[in-house]
Amino acid sequence: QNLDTKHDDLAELTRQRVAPPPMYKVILHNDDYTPMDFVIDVLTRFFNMQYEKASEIMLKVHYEGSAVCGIYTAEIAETKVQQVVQYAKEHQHPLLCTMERA
Ligand code: NFA
Repeated sequence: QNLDTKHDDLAELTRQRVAPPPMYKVILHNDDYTPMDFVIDVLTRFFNMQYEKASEIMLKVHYEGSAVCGIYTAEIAETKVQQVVQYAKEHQHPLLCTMERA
């Protein structure tokens, strides 16, 4: 099939469709001071995890240095990061949370 026809097909398939939004990984980082129970609390509270999944992710952070807690659109990811950092500060723990393009 010739290139112009292929272009027309692509243009038609693309017509009036919206690109999916950029997605961001929210990442929790290990430190030597934040209690394990507090990290599990954070994961259940802000990432809607059950206790078992939260424990698994907490241990992954502890042993591997970091782990992805969830993947969200920019605005949601920014809010998660802010909530975690603020909650950790309120409890005087150094727990670090960041985001990066998925
Ligand atoms: N490394 C911390 C401890 O031994 C636990 C921890 C896990 C901290 C995950 C931060 C993130 N108390």
